This record gives sequence, C-alpha cells and structure tokens, in this order.
Amino acid sequence: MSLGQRGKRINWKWRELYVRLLSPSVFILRIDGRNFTNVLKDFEKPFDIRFAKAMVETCKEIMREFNPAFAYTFSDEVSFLFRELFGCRVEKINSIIASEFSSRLSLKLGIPVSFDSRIIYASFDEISDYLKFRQDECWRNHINSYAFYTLLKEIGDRRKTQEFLNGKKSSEIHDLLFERGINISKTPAWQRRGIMLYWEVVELEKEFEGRKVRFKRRVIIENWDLPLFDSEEGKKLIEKVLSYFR
Ligand SMILES: Nc1nc2c(ncn2[C@@H]2O[C@H](COP(=O)(O)OP(=O)(O)OP(=O)(O)O)[C@@H](O)[C@H]2O)c(=O)[nH]1
Ligand SMILES: [Mg+2]
Repeated sequence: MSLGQRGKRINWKWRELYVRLLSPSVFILRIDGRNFTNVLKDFEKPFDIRFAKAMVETCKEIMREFNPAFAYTFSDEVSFLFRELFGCRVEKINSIIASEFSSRLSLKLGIPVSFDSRIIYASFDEISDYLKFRQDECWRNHINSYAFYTLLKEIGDRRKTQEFLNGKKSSEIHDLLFERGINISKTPAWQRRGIMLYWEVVELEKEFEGRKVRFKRRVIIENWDLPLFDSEEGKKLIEKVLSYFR
C-alpha cells in the first residue's frame, strides 16, 4: 500500500484489473507475427521453406512443453487447441505462449521476432468450422502473395502493385499468374492448405536383454499435405486430432 497523488492509499494489487479474466477450459489460441512483412524481407518470396520449417519446429517445441491437441500454421500465424493452461488465466496464457514462441523462433531465425496472441472461444463441435475459416484465409493469402510478388517484379512499386490487384477476383488472379507460368492450383500443398501438427500413438518394438519388447509411444505428426478441412477426408482427420482431448 502507498500514498497516491491526493494522499489516498492505493492498493496496487487491486489495480491488476485483468488478472481475474479467465478462459474456457478448452480454447483456441492464435498467435500472429508482428510486422513480418518487414521481418522476412530477406527471405524467399512469397514462401520460404526455411521459414516454414522454423515455424514447424517451434510449434513442436510448444506442443512438447504445453501439450495442445494440435497446431495449425500458415504464413506467420499459428492456431493451437489447448486445455486448462495456467489456471485458465487469460493474461498469463497469452503472454507466456507468445513469448515462448517468439524467443524460440528468434533463436532459429537469428533475428528478434515477436507475436501477438488471442484466445478464441469455440465449443468442441465448432472447432472444425474455425479450422475451415483459417484454411480459407490460408488459400486467400497464398493467391494474394503469389500475385503480389509476381507482379511487383513487373510494376516495380509496392503501392502500385497493390492498387492494381485490389478488387480483382481470384479467377482473374489465377489467369494473370497462369499467363506468367504459375499454376496456383499446383503449388505445394503446404502453401495452399497450411501445415498441421498433432499427436498420434504408435507401436514400437525394441530389443531388451535379448527379447523383443513392444510398447506404445505418443509422437508428433507433421502433416505438410493436408486435405481440405471441409472434405470427408478433412473431417475424419479433425475428428482423429480432437479425440486427443475427448
Ligand atoms: N518473404 C516471406 N514473407 C512471408 C512468408 N510467410 C509470410 N510472410 C509475410 O508475412 C506477412 C504476414 O502478414 P500479416 O500478418 O498480415 O502482416 P505483418 O507484416 O506481420 O503485420 P502485423 O501482423 O499486423 O504486425 C505477409 O506480408 C507475408 O508476405 C515467407 O515464407 N516468406
Ligand atoms: Mg503478422
């Protein structure tokens, strides 16, 4: 307790107004890189496999440390599905996951990076719809990035390139790129649909004192060749991934 400006006693603990803000017990958390347009200016455009691999490796470390059911990533964002983290304290969850991710990725890239973080409420049955929402964004981001960087080479000015593309339909962009030798429906699946990491139980066999011993182990699967989340195959995959928390 200390004396404030008008001589009133202030209990500074009470001014931690947001400490009681709580998350649901199961929640989605999405982080997004701050100013990555500039941070990644020396990386290959529109997609750099080295950056994608660094993101995936960092997701794996977060999965081992905090045990989410999945991580779904594209561009500079990741969505996780967590259960009961830090007594559901929103400030703690957002700040710790963002800083763990940022510091681990900074070490891999050799440049300082930071991420913002938000919690998204979704009931269990709504999670597949959320994933479809992010996968649609991945597809839009993929088309726009290819179009932007391909046309920037011709136009030479970022603002003019963006103005030229504004309001163009995706079929028009498809044709523009096709004329320039890029078929955006044939680019690598991870660029079009994102990358998902999740747990799977595998059975392994080892020699132990001359005898074969079978045992089960939880491993992280990296899926760089995802189906569309709203296809039959996609729905089955999500069902399997969510069974980790059921
Ligand atoms: N060069 C390069 N850039 C990438 C890659 N992946 C994502 N980006 C860039 O990262 C940026 C992500 O978009 P945003 O999150 O909307 O933009 P931002 O600059 O991070 O801005 P804020 O998130 O608002 O701070 C885009 O400009 C992408 O082009 C990559 O593999 N290579
Ligand atoms: Mg960003």
